[in-house]
Amino acid sequence: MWTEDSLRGLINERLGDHPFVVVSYREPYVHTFEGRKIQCISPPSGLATALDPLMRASQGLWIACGTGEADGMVVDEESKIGVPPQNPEYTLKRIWLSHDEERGFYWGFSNEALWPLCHIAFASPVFNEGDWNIYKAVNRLFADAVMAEVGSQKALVFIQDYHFALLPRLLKQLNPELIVAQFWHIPWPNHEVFRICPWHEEIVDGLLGNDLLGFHIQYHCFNFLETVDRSLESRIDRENSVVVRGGERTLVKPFPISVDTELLSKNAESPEVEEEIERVVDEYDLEGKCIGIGVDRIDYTKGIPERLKALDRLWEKYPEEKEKVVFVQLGAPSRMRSGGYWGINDRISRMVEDINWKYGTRTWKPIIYLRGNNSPTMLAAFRHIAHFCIVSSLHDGMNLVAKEYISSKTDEDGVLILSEFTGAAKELRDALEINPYDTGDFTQKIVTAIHMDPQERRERMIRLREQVKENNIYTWGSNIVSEILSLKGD
Ligand code: GDG
Repeated sequence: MWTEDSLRGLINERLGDHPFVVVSYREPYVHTFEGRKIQCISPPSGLATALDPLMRASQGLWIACGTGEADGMVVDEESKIGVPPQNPEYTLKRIWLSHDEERGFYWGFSNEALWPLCHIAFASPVFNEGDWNIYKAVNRLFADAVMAEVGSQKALVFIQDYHFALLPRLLKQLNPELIVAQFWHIPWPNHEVFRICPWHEEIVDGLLGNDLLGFHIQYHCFNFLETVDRSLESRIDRENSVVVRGGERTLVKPFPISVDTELLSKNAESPEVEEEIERVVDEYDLEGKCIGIGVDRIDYTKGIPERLKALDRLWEKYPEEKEKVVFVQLGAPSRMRSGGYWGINDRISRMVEDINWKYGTRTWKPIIYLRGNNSPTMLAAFRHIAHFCIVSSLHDGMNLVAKEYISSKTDEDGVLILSEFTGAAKELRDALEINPYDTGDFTQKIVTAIHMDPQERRERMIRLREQVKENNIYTWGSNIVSEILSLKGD
């Protein structure tokens, strides 16, 4: 089983003195103001959650956009800061984007074009040429930032996600000695879908600048290879999952991402979380109730309205469940500057209000909706006490919430209801699988979760816990880092 120490050992032993650089849009630590004081928070992002332990083990350099209002006040003259702030183990270098750059690169092309294009959630992508030009310019800006750090050295650059599809090719042109790898955290759709992007060939060519390209699951790798095959001149060695283009090779492989299972389990039993459990049970009147939870970045891909529809059907069809079951939806507002997200926020609030109005009584509120950047302690408390957790994404690369829930159930007692359209569903076979669009079956699965025999509940949870224990974030880190290190060839 991989641990933080064994990953650190692997990196120390095999990295040698090659610099290790991670590039992402999202930074792992954000500095903001609380009144006049500066505070440091960890953003609610799956990517940051997953990569922070890997960086702590490698002690490398992470280049990301500075997005916090106080970010500029805590860095040195090179825009760098040691993190985690209490006990620095690696360096964060912040890149500053202008409003126009942020608008075109992040809000525009990344989140209004690529995000809906790659997720099959029936939201139309917006392809704006101005945004595309800014996306290209910001990818060049990051290429320059990496080069300023590594120069002509043989460094290892590990790029994150869909914000940087063009960066690998740019880096290889600037320094052919670099080993470049990228992990694509979201799904890759089939060619029929991807080719509607007017610039799909440039995107695919940019990604083929990578020596290694990782996705969560094999299916996304196949879709990518099919897209390459049908868009560009290249040779595909399907047996070894390698694309050869212009004499250069790109290995395409699945690496299912995970969480720090051990740390989450330990936290679940900490005195801080125990105290928080007492507080939330008291504040939300949860004593003796069957508690269900949902924990999401509020995003139209997460299937939150579909989940509320199934809960509505539950209390309509099974009135005996009234007063007994409480569902707590924790939601972190996300991408609120993008018009596409206002609708989903309004829709969820209206649905929650409607359900509470229809079924609620003076002594019972069916749905408790906690919208905000909820603290990690509060999330841990709810995960620990929840009898069931619902993950109902319409499409999701992996979904870390499912694995966080399992990791927090140290009492081995709880049921995970999981959408078949998540990458996580490929591994977590002991979850109750749902199709979020099939409201009738979804409701039935909630009923099954509420009434599951305690023995079966425990057996399923034990097997789920074994799965995430073995395939934890350090397993992901070790597999992908071993593959990157083996590309270095010395
Ligand atoms: C992308 C891919 C892939 C949620 N609400 C709050 C909060 N969260 C945390 C969760 C979890 C994270 O945010 C969300 O992770 P997910 O994996 O569910 O989703 P994305 O953000 O869409 O991540 C996804 C992931 O990258 C990693 O590759 O799994 O498929 O879409 O950690 O706990 N955190 C806090 N307050 C909240 O209210 N603090």
